[in-house]
Order: sequence, then structure tokens, then C-alpha cells
Amino acid sequence: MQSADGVCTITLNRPHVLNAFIAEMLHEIRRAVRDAEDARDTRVMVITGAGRGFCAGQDLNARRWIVTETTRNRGGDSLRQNYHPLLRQIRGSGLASIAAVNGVAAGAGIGLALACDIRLMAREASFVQAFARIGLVPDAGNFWHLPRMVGRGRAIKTAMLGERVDADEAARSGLVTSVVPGEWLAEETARVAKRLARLPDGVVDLTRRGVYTAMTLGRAEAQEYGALLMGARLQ
Ligand code: T3D
Repeated sequence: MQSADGVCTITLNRPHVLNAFIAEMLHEIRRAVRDAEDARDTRVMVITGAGRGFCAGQDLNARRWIVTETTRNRGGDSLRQNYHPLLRQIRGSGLASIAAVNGVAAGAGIGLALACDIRLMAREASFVQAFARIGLVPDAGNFWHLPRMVGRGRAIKTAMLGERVDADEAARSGLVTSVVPGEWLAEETARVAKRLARLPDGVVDLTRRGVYTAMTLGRAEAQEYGALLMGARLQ
């Protein structure tokens, strides 16, 4: 983890397997997110990958271990115990989060990117919903995010067929916020992160709360919630 100017960057670092997750790495990311939250000056968290991948999801060579050794062997426990806490932690933190998707993301790697507030994607990067190919169903947040972000039809098609979604298609369908040539990704990420870090105190936290809470409410309740948050700004 690196920190400067209110921005902390967490780099997934198992490039030989496109930064696929193992249990230890998930623990390390959670620790890094916690450290970022605890650091008084940090406002923004950037998550990116080393090498040519963002994150290829669960490490398939370690999957047997993670499923049997870290869980009670109840179906789904590997998600409950290894992935959900991290995704909740990112969403629940008061920090703005940016996924700088530098290369291919698959499976739970997409879940990690979608848990972030903003996704900036390298033109060479892509998303692959790899779950169905190996006999799994998408999750690590994908079930919730996909239909909301791209609509039901596209969600089902990409989840079932597992076709590669390139960066331009990801931007058109609303999965990512913007696409830049790979060599500019770090610079564009730093630019956006710095702008977020310089916003007046509390704006990032309350805006995130407003958007995520309003997504779960009806129109009138969402308006009232907005008024409450605005009230907090005007005190
Ligand atoms: O119970 C539970 O486990 C629930 C939790 C599920 C969470 C999940 O994330 S399930 C989904 C797991 N992920 C996948 O199935 C993706 C597997 N990988 C791929 O489909 C492809 O590698 C990619 C589409 C991501 C990228 O393709 P490409 O052609 O750009 O790269 P490549 O040549 O396939 O991969 C490069 C290397 O990374 C290669 O190793 P090598 O031959 O150079 O030694 C490949 O084996 C390795 N690699 C890629 N993904 C993984 C991996 N090694 C381990 N685990 C991986 N997930």
C-alpha cells in the first residue's frame, strides 16, 4: 500500500496469475483497507493490479484449499468468509474508492471492481464473467451489481456465456466510468483521486451514503433522506 496527498493505493500483486486471489491476499487487502480508513489524512482508496491483469478472481489452483480449509464446508461459505467481508468493508468505509482496471478482470475480480465507487479502465483491459465456464454461478457481488448496472438481459448473457467484454463495451453498458489508453491510466487515476481528496470534508462520505441508500429506497423516502443529508451539510 502507498499513501500520498490523501490518496492510498492498494496494488494486487500476484502478476504471474493475473493477481488471482488466495486467502492470504484477501486478508492483506482487508488489512490495507483498514489501515487506509485509520489514516487520518486519507480520503480516497485506489485499487489496481500489478502486471498485465487487474484480478483473475479466485486462484483456481488454491480453490480446493480455500473452499475446504477456511470454511465449514457449507456451500457458499468461501464467499461468506473470504469475499463478502472485503466487499462490505470497501462499501462501508467513509473513503471514496476507485478501481483502476489496468487489465483483465474475471470472476470475483470483477466483483472487487464493481464494489468500488468509480471504475477507470485501460483500453486494453476487459471483463470476463468466468464463473459459468467452471460450473459456478456469479457472485462476490456480481448478482447484485450486474443487472442494476447493465440491465437484466445483458447481465444474464454475460454471466452465462462468459464472453470477454472489452473496455469500450464496458463503458457503453455503464460498467465503467471511463476508458483511457493503458499508458495514461495511472495519470488519469491520480487526477481523479486528487480531485476527490480535495473536496470539502464530509462531502465524499455523505454523497456515497446518499447514492447507495437511495438505491434501496422509494422516491419519496430517497428525497427525504437527501434532505437529511443536506441538513447535515448546512448545520
Ligand atoms: O467457492 C468458490 O470458490 C466461490 C468463489 C468464486 C470466486 C471466483 O472468482 S470463481 C472464478 C475464478 N476465475 C476464473 O475462472 C478465471 C480463470 N482465468 C481465465 O479465464 C483467463 O486466465 C482470463 C480470461 C482471466 C485471462 O486470459 P488470458 O488469455 O489473458 O491469460 P491466461 O494465459 O489465461 O492466464 C495467464 C496466466 O495466469 C496463466 O498461467 P501460465 O500459463 O502463464 O503459467 C493462467 O493459468 C494464470 N491464471 C489466470 N487466471 C487464473 C490463473 N491461475 C490461477 N487462477 C486463476 N483464476
